[in-house]
Amino acid sequence: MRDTIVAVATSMSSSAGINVIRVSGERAKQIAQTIFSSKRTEGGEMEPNRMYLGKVEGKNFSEKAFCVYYKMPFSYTGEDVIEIHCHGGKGVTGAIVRLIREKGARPAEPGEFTKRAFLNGKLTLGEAEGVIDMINASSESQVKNAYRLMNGELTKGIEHSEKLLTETAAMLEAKLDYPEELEEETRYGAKANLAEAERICEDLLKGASRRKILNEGVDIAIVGTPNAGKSSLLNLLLGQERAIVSDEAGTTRDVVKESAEYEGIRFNFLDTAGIREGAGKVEKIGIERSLNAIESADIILFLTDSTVPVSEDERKIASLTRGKKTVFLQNKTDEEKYPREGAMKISAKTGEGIDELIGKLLAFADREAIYGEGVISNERHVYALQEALQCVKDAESEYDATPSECVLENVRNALSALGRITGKSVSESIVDEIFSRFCVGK
Ligand SMILES: Nc1nc2c(ncn2[C@@H]2O[C@H](COP(=O)(O)OP(=O)(O)OP(=O)(O)O)[C@@H](O)[C@H]2O)c(=O)[nH]1
Ligand SMILES: [Mg+2]
Repeated sequence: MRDTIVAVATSMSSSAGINVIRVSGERAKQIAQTIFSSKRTEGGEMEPNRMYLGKVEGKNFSEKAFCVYYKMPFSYTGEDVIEIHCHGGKGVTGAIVRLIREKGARPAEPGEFTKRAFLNGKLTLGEAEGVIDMINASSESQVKNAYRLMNGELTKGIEHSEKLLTETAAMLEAKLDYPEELEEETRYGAKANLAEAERICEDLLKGASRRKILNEGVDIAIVGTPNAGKSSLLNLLLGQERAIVSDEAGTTRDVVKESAEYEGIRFNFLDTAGIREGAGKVEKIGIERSLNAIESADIILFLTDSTVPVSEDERKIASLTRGKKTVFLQNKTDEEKYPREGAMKISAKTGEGIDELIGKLLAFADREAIYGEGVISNERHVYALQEALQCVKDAESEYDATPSECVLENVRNALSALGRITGKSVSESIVDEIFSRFCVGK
């Protein structure tokens, strides 16, 4: 076991109701025994995984608190851990931490508890990164994905590929030693393994193509002619009066950006200025921004007003959205006079058609796949997977044409790329960098 570390695992804000102080390392239990007493442990030892109510006593203070002892290796870090749950507030929490330090623990570095879990084999590096993702998750789909990464579900394929490639490397090494005897057997096994590893890496990378949606959400630009009801639609989608709505054409001058979560997926809506010829100076700047939004959005909601005939401006907007992922919408269906052929009918006033629209957006975001399969969402992992895939492909294509040494070299490179995800072949500086992104106490 390593030296003993201490940190507050909860936030140290003065308004916290309770705080949890975490201690990990060889002296954890002994420290608990010297500073904490409970009627239930008098004379006896603290049993693991039990919460004891008692007292923490320092030189100048005494505090009612709970204490739990986790015995190694069945703890978060894999070492002896104690947790003290005390009243919130900087004063009391700080006093207990100081007391624990006086008894021989040192302050933990950011992420040091999780780093110890990794070093003690409780988590792979990828799983540890799932812990950071979980802390940083803001949408429900991110929480679900982080959980999958954290419990190893997402990296199962990577570990399986590692196994296949390790086997292949062993076969190739044996073949180098006994070229004649093992030729056929090795060829069959190695090729099957490489093909399977290639398939796994390809599938994972396909899922990874959805990471932008998971990490940042889907950018949706609402565009159309002035007065079509763009701001009304934005407000309806958000469930709040975010943008000004008025029957005056040219109300929205700037891009209004606001996010909403539907069934766990984040959507970033951009309400834009209506696009028309002959606008004044300020409105023109707004229209320029609308055009930029059309360029940068993942999907465009092209909104038309069915109470007025198709205008030249509307035709122009239609041509601007051509070739982009666009949902063609007819608004004001409650007062429809000039139906738009091929458009999805909605009313931002009555809410008609909105559920169907949201369904379409969720389908566009590939919600089912994001929830069903999970997404490799970390750039570091994606990069390593791409490298591994390339090496596997090279090994496959070289198999019959080049000496086994070259094939073996590619298999080893693929293994080392995958090892950067699991942590088996990763430099200390990368490990340090990853854990430095954690907060203290995690
Ligand atoms: N009847 C009816 N009126 C609507 C509907 N949606 C919006 N309106 C009205 O249409 C007018 C324009 O609505 P806005 O949401 O401000 O339109 P906009 O597209 O944002 O307009 P600009 O910002 O000027 O480009 C307002 O008077 C709305 O109340 C609808 O579905 N039906
Ligand atoms: Mg508007």
